[in-house]
Amino acid sequence: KARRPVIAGNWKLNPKTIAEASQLLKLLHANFVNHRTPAQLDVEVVVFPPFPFLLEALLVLQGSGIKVGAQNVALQTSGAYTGEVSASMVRSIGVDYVMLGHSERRAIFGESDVDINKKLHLCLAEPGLGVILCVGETEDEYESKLLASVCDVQIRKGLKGVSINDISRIIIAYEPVWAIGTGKVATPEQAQVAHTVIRKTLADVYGYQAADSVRIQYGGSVNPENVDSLMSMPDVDGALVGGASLTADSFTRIVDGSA
Ligand code: G2H
Repeated sequence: KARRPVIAGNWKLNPKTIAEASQLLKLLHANFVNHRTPAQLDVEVVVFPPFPFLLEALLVLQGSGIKVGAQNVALQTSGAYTGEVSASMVRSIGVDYVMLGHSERRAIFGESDVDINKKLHLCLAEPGLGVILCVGETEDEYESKLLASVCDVQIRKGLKGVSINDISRIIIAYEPVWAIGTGKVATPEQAQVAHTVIRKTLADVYGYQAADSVRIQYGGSVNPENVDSLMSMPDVDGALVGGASLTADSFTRIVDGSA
């Protein structure tokens, strides 16, 4: 592939304890350190544990090549914002990526494109921090043939004010809401169409050359059985994996199947 594949594991609100998180991280470390496959060397791999497990992830995954990301950051930099965690805090412990705009954050926590854009700029203000920006249409929007317009708006608003120099720090994750945690995966062809639409918007804003370099992941019920056919599509550059990233075996098989 022209673009380096990137497989990310979105742990969401799992697992319940540090003991379980640590166990999963140790198994991942063992899988990636002991039997390194070509895929494990060619593919960029990132896991996104909940905040309390980030330091443990950074420690346990040392030497595995697996990077660590945070699932969210605050809208503010510091001050009287009880319960929040800032981009600079996560960057200062060694986190490499922040995920923004996940449909669960949009739908359950009411995050708008404006909020997401604000958080994205706070992340870009931290040298070395990358962002996975998630976009995607709901089932109703899909049925109403609004996929292209919904993704176009989410990309334009989410990336507002982002310079062409910073675009290499951003990965787009296309996650059709109707495929999230439902087992209803988009067909490889459906994913390819959506990714082409997204790349077209990127080209419109940043030009073809820059758009061609941006990696676009597919997310929504990815598993070891379907990753290979999704990745065979020319514009599918990786996967954002939820449920199947919670066991070391299935996540490792997804990485192995993605190259
Ligand atoms: C979509 C995905 C990961 P799952 O949310 O972001 O989750 O693979 O469980 O559908």
